[in-house]
Amino acid sequence: MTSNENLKIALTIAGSDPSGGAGFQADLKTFKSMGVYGVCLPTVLTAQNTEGVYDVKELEAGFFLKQIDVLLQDILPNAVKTGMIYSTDFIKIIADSIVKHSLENLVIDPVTVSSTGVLLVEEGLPDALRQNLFPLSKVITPNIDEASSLTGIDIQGEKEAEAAAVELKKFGPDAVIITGGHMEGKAVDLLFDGNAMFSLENERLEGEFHGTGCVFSSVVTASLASGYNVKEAFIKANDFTYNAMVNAMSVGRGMKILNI
Ligand code: PXL
Repeated sequence: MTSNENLKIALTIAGSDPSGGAGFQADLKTFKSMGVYGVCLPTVLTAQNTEGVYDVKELEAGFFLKQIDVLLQDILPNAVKTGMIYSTDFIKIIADSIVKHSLENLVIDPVTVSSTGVLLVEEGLPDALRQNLFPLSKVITPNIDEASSLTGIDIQGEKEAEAAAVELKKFGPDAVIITGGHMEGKAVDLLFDGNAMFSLENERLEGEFHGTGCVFSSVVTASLASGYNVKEAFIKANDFTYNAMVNAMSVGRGMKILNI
């Protein structure tokens, strides 16, 4: 038997993407690649392939809560991430559970829209995220579109991204990462810890990629679970995600899936 003294565990609370490119399927694969044992609590099922999201079905709330309590009574993760959460009711269940089970190293990926532009959440969700989950988190990882909709700042470049990071920090996370894959010209990821801005720039890659945000935030989560600090986790996520994009795969007719 393998000794599990040093085994680190990461939990993802996220939606299902049957294509495996995003959602908890991508999160679990990323955790594995980072050498961390992954566990997951599904929030929603989607009818989805590499061409798009066709339907979303949220789990029944009582059953969702039961999944959380049963898992966490047994397994205590070293870090937790949230991905797609459809309703404000679920945000509240998750926030209460994080407090009740004293979960640490919380990473919030505030998913609102799919890469194909489909709205993945109910109205009012950004507000519920800001009020209930951001204050409990170690780091939030919006992309530029999500950071724009969460702050009302129209992000065109690095200046506005920095202003949005300052605004988002006020909602209570220890740190803010804005992923810039969607920025014009170059791809800049930005970290703000409340004191200083730190950015990493990558060459912009051609093509449409599915699941970049899920993979990025999962590397951050796995790295925190392994004991790295937020800046180290940020550097690892930037590096891993870029390489997984360079080696992306076409598994269907639509967007490319990251090679995780
Ligand atoms: O990439 C955001 C995302 C997250 N989670 C699920 C998704 C998507 C995008 O389609 O389907 C389940």
